[in-house]
Amino acid sequence: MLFRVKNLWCRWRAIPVVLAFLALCSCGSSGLAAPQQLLDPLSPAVTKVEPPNWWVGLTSDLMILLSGHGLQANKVTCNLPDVIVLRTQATQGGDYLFVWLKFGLHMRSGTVVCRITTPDGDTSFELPVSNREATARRFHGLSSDDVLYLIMPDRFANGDPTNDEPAEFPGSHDRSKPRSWHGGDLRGISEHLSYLKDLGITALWLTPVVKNGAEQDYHGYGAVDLYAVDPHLGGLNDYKELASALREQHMKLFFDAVPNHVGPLHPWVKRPPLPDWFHGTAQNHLNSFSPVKGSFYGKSGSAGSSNDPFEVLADPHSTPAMRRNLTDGWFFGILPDMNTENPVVRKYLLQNSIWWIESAGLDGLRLDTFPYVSRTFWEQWHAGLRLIYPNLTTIGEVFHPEPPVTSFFVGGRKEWDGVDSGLSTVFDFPMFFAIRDVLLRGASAGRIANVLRQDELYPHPDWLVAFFANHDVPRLASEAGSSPAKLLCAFGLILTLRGIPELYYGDEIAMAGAGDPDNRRDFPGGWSGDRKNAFTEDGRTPEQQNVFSGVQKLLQIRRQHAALRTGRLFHIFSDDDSYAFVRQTDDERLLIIFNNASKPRTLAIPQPNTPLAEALKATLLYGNGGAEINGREVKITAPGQSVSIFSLD
Ligand SMILES: [Ca+2]
Ligand SMILES: [Ca+2]
Repeated sequence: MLFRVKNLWCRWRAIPVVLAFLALCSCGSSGLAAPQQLLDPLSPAVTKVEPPNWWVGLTSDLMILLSGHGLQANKVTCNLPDVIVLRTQATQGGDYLFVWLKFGLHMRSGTVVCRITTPDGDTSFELPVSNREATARRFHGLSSDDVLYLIMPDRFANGDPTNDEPAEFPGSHDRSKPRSWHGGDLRGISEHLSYLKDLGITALWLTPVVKNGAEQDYHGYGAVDLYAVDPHLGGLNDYKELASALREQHMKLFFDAVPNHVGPLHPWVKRPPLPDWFHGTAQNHLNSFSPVKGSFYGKSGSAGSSNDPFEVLADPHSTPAMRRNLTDGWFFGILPDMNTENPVVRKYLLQNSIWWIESAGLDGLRLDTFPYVSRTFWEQWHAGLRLIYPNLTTIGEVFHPEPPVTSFFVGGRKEWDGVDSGLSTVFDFPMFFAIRDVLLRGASAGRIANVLRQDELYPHPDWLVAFFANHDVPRLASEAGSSPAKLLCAFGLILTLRGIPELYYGDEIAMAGAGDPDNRRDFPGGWSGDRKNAFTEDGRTPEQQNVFSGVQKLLQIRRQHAALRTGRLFHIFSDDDSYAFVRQTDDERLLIIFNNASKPRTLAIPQPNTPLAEALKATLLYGNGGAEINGREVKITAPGQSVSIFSLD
């Protein structure tokens, strides 16, 4: 667990201090009840409505969670005949009220006003219901024509300095501290779409934009309100405007969803809406550390130590005792784990995802901590989403180096447990580990072919998200043994191998950074007054420009050659130093050579019985390699640490 745990520990190590502080603080942190209600505890009042609005014809029913005070309803009635109250349930002495609504077929847009009658008086809540926007350019999902770009919004560009330190979060902004908020926001991203378009990006994945609670939650994974944009990043309108601006550019938007847990400061932790809203309580819960150690499956030493043992979830012979900490434990012992077995929690989480997708017209979701949530939850959640959004893409985070484990979580078929998770695809962590081990740690280049041969385990290997970096691992440029040439090799591989490539912001300018949070530095030029502006060619150093133009060129070739996006992949050559492969459609064949050796290399590859058989000529598209064809063999010259791409005729 060294690698992964170290990062997570860094991510969350401030939390216990905050919790200790809150335990000492006698004031309520929830903000659920306004001061006047606190003074008059008998008077009923609604302070929050979740979801805050809905759409005509989207679903046939809706579960509303009201927060407030004195909400022990005798009766709830709504002003429209097409809105029927099916049932209600008050909890926590009336601090919460669940209201199940049924919508009639003749429902129209407008504001539903519902009156709550209690023994201590009446109150009401409103639910604006609008018509859906035209769906033509929304909810498309990803294909291998896309290129995904991961942005941590706080660290990319500051488009609105007035939100850098919202009034409710004093002292949260300090660019000199790596764990403070830095001021980047949604408007900053909107203002740099031309940079991304020019680079060749087609889709954005933003780390969570939901409202967070702790001073150091700039990363977004500590939610305190699942129906609000964090005020440091802007508002819901900024998010919708970004989505709309992306659509204008024919680009797509991915939301980072975290149904597994919320932040420790979420008001639910002190007063859960149901006694079993979470797995356990703040005082008494399992943690996510598995009792199963590496030696259980014969992995000695550090092998397999960088990830949790998801093997036990995929293993048909494992016992519930072996699996339970992973699925029911609080992540890292800190993050409150949603009780995703409870149908009310399931309904809440499904509606919440629908709300974000419908609000912004999203094309997909990246699903955080995917294995830590029960598979039956994912099955039902996906079924609910697919009823409305059949083409939406979901990408699961399964941080594990072995394809038999990662592929287990992908949907499209039932596994031994009788469950089809419904998940579209996963990040290709096995390829991530292989690329880093080959480039940086002297592993055999054959590791790449070894990952690829296991593509048969996936229903759609062409949907695997190929990447070599994200926000949880050190920047490749800063790893021991790295170099600009190796960085370009990593780009060369993920942009030519099968799948949907994902780039981590700043890697295209060789940004430096060790482990979390150093791997989340500010993009240079995203803040007015920055010394250098790497969004422009003039502002990039020659080293930055070298990598940038290489990535841009690779993306351009990928765009121009369908074989790199959709072509079948054939192994051509593989050994400890080099891997060569062909991508082929009916119309074209491309030969790609990766040489990991520090010295140039010459290879003579026999043509018969390979996709090279009929090739007469090779034209160099990218890199500095050479290739000569004589009908019997292809003679390739590959520079040290390089990727070259040839078009074959
Ligand atoms: Ca800002
Ligand atoms: Ca869980």
